[in-house]
Parts: sequence; structure tokens; C-alpha cells
Amino acid sequence: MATNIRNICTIAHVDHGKTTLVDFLFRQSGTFKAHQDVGERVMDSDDLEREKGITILAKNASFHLGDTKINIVDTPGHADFGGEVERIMGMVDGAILLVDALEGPMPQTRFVLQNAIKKGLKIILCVNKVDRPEVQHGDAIQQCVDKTFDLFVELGANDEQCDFPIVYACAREGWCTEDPDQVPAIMAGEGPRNLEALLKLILKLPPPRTRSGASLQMLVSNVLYSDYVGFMALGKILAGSIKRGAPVIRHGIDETTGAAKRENFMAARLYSFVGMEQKEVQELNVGDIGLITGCENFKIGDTLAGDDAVEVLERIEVESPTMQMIFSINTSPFSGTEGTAIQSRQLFERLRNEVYGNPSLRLEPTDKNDQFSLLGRGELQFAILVEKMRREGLEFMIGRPVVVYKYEDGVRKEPIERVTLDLPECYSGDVTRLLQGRRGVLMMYENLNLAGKEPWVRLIFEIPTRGLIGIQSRYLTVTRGSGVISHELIGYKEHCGVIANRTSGSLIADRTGETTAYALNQIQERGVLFIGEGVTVYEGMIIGENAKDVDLNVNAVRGKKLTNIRTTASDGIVILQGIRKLSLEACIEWIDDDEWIEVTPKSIRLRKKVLASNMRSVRKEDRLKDS
Ligand SMILES: Nc1nc2c(ncn2[C@@H]2O[C@H](COP(=O)(O)OP(=O)(O)OP(=O)(O)O)[C@@H](O)[C@H]2O)c(=O)[nH]1
Ligand SMILES: [Mg+2]
Repeated sequence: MATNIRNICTIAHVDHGKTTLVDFLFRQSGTFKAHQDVGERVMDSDDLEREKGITILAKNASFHLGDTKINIVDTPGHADFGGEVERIMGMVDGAILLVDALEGPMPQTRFVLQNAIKKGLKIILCVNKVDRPEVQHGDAIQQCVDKTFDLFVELGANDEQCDFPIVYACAREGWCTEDPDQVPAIMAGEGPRNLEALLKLILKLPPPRTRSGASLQMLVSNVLYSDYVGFMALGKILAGSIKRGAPVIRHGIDETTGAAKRENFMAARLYSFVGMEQKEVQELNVGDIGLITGCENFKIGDTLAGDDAVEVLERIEVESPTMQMIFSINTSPFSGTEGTAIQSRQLFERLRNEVYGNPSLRLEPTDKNDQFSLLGRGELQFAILVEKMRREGLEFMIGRPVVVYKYEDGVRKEPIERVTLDLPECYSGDVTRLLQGRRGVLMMYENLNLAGKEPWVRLIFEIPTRGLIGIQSRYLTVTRGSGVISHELIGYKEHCGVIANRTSGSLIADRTGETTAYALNQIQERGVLFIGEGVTVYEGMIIGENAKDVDLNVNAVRGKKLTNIRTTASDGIVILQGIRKLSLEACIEWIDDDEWIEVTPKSIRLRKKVLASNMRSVRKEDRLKDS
């Protein structure tokens, strides 16, 4: 029965502790067997998620509290994956909003809360990380609650939503309390260390909102794929029920014309969530969240209906992409030597499959038939996809991300973001200059006075999305690695004018061969090297950053002339200093419009789009005009 089900999700800014909390909800509800060693952040099951320590995909699971089944969706907190969160909210009726006691509400808190309020969810506030030392003095916890309350009001929450229950938690140790005064005692080991208070509040959340009618009605919130059963439609059963083998109507749309399109199929298999697993069931009932298979063409937003009388639901809309990146087949000289150098059709199909399961992405052709434009939400979203494709053994190239403009009445408008930066006060001048240099406008300057800590400030800027490309590493350099930055799309404005990207040029290999320490030793005086000795390079490959603003073609493979007589033992030993190995993300931030990143399973190389040194200009203005 639907009354014995609660459908909830965890929402928060990145790293505020959602996945950690879900671990303990599982443990304390007895989802894992006593002897089962499940490790930390079990919902982050994907390899990349574990490596990066962030949630990328929203994931469903369930646990039982008495005879009530709790379906829970753990959502990603990073802004680039906001599209996931938006559509997940349609499936649930309640949300646990986590806010870091010290940081307070952050940009993504606002974004997810806004969506939760719009969807009419009942919200429980979980002030998390109350164990942080900085929180122990002063009134950080109360400030966090006040600021969150203000945010509810500002975002137009109704009275009932504003009257949210609060727990004060340390998700990492699996405890919470409704009484903030109890926190010191519990930390001293003098109080109950469990999530009882939160579990009780979860049971008080409303049962699933359903519709009347005996026939199946489901809105497809996500499409999953397994090699074993093929495509699976994920969603909440809004009305009726469905038995295995029953006929279903899929109300979709024609992708090219956008016209309504229907299709009949048999529900081949049904799955429901039990713990973290998908368990095959014979029937799915109203209110439950489950998976239906039997059709190849499921699309997010489709309505699945038991018969013709069932109303077709409004399709899920997600905000349109703000950034795009060109994906190209690998045209470099070493193509195919380290992985599978795919043809353009294969590249297109691989990207199309990705877009299929993620409506916040869009794929468009370009004027070149071996290049495709992928439109999405941000640099991290692209970097994750690139890393995934690379691990599948593929070789390809990507260009510098650029923003997606909107045209309204013939006026070019660009996406604008609100950026929140928390940093030690001493760097605020440098950071302000960095942001202003990218057309950022300072909107707020707030002192974050935390006892026992050097003075920190929070700066809020409005800045074109364009200005944020490549800012992360520069911001971290300016703040000596200590600053926190996050951003959120707030709308579109008229184009703000030119923003200079990197001012430095590239050091470029002028011939093929293996690099030598001897050659690199001389080159390193010009700037910073990205590679060391013994690396095979090709003409047009970038090996470092030139300190000046022009490109410089260099011979990196030059060897010292061999002589018959060796001089001293130390002769010829050169020490290369400070080689800057760029990660994929760093490469994406660094490159210019006339450069590519070549991605293979083994290497990430930077190169010029035009390889032959005599075919390209070294002056920046000329180069970027050409491209
Ligand atoms: N001190 C402290 N750290 C915590 C607490 N809860 C979580 N953390 C830490 O915060 C970090 C982020 O936790 P996650 O659970 O991955 O956060 P998340 O909200 O799921 O992050 P995303 O899914 O990437 O948005 C981890 O290093 C946790 O160990 C807490 O109560 N206290
Ligand atoms: Mg997480």
C-alpha cells in the first residue's frame, strides 16, 4: 500500500555530506547484514565517483523502517550535475536538505532548495558536520539555521515548508539530535549516538502523492541500461499498478518533429529497489519507485500508461545547456597507437548514447563531419565524460569549452552566474582583481568570523559563465589552495565584452622524436615544461607554457653531440625543474581556441590544431582570429 511507502531524496551543496548520511541510514535501519563490511559512501559505487570523492549520478535505493519502505535517492551536489537533481525531485515527496554547519547555505543549496520548494516537497533540515572544531565556539550553528530559514523565505516557500523540522548531525559518525544544546554532550560521548531523531522525522513525511485510477501511470524520470535486460524506465508509479507481462502504452515524442508518438509494448520485467540492489518483482504498486523493461525506446519524460484512458503527463523540462565542447576524431600522428582510434560515426554514436540518458546534455553536428558539439552544464561534466570514454579504450580529441549564447530579438545574450567564494581575507584583493578582470561584478562582501580561525570572507560576484572557464586553478593559486568556489546559473544578459583567456603562449615541439634532458634544459628557461625527458613528441605537440604571450616552436629532441672521450662523470647530467604535469581538468582550463587536447587511454597530450609549424602564426591575436 502506498501509505507504507515514503519516497525521499537527499539534497545539498557539494560535499555537505549526503552520501555519508545515506550510509548510516542504511546501517541503522539494518539494511546491511551485521558481518557485511560495506566501506564508506557505498552509494558512490562508480569507479570515478570513488576516485574523485563526489557523487556524479543520482542513485536509488531503499531501506525499511518497521513495515514502511523508504525509497531514497542520493543526488549529486556539484552544479554541473544539477540536471539530474531537477528531474529526480519529481519522484519524491520529501527531502533531507543537508547544510554544512560551518559553510552555511551555498549556491547549490539554493538551487536544489528552489527546486524542492517548487515541487512542493516537505523538507527536513539537517545541519551537518556539527563536530567541526570551528563550530564548537560561537554561534555558527544558529547562524546556519537562520540563513537557511531566510533562504526558504526568499525562495517563496509556503508556511508549511518554512516550518521545517531540524536535526543537528554528524553524518560521519552517524548521529543526530533535535536539540542543538545536546551537541557538546554527545560529542563527549554522553548522549545517544544514532540517527533515531531523523528516522522518526522521515516516517512523519507524507506518503507518496498519487493519482486516482486503476490503470498504470508512470512518468519516466530516468533511463538506465544493463547488458542483461537492455533499457529500463525508472519512475514512480503515480496511479494503478503493473504486473509482469502486462501491455503498456508509451507516450513519447518524435525526436525530429517533436510530435506526440505512441507505442505499445509488454512489460518484460519489473524491478523494485531493495537496499542498493534492483530486485525482480512480479508487480509494482502505486506509490512505489521501480523499473520497467520491454521497450528499446524509453526517453526521459515519457508517460507509461496501462490503457488509453490514462492522462499523458507533461514532459520533464530541464534547464538548457550553458557550455559546449567540440569532440573530434583523433587526427594526431600517433592516432591508434594507444587505444581505439574511432571513426566519426562511432564517436557520434558514443556521444549520442550519453545524451540519451542525460537530458541536460545535447549533441549537435558542426560544419566538419568528424567533429561534434556536445552541449552541457560545465567543465566538470565534460571532464567526467571524457575520462569515462578514455577508460573504455577510446582515442579522440576535445577542444576548449565555450559558452552557449542565446539570441533574443536579434540580441546576443550570454549566461551569467552567481559565484560564491570563501577565502582567507588576506587574498580578497587578489581574488577581486582576478574576478573583475573577467568581468565579474562584486555583489556582496561578508566577514566570516569564526572563532579560532584566521579571518575569512565570503565574496559573491555576478560574472559571465565565459569568465569562469579556467578560473578554478587560478583561484586556487591565488588563495594558496585554501579558497572554496562554487557557482550557479542565474540568467542571461547582453554580451559583456571581450574576456582575455590565458595571456601566455605555448612551447611547441617542432619535430618528431624523443625528448632529451639536454634539449629540455635549454627550453625550460623560456617558461614551464609539461613533460620530461624520454617522451615521444610530434611536430605541433605542446610541451610547455611560454612565459611570453607568443607561441614558440622549439626543438625538444636535440641530443648533445657524442664525443669519443667522456669527460667527467657528472658531464651531461641536467636537472629539469618543476615539470607541471597537467591533469585532464587542468588541460581543459589551460588550452586556447586553436588547440586540442588529445585523449587516449594512456596519455593526455596538448597540441595545436594546425600541426605544421610553417602553417600557423605564433602571434596570439592572429592565431585566435584564424580559429
Ligand atoms: N567533519 C565532518 N565531516 C563530514 C561529515 N559528514 C560528511 N563529512 C565529510 O565530508 C566529505 C563529503 O561527504 P559526502 O558524503 O561525499 O558529501 P556529498 O554531499 O555526498 O557530496 P557530493 O555527492 O559530491 O555532493 C567527506 O569527506 C565526509 O567524510 C560530518 O558530519 N562531519
Ligand atoms: Mg554524494
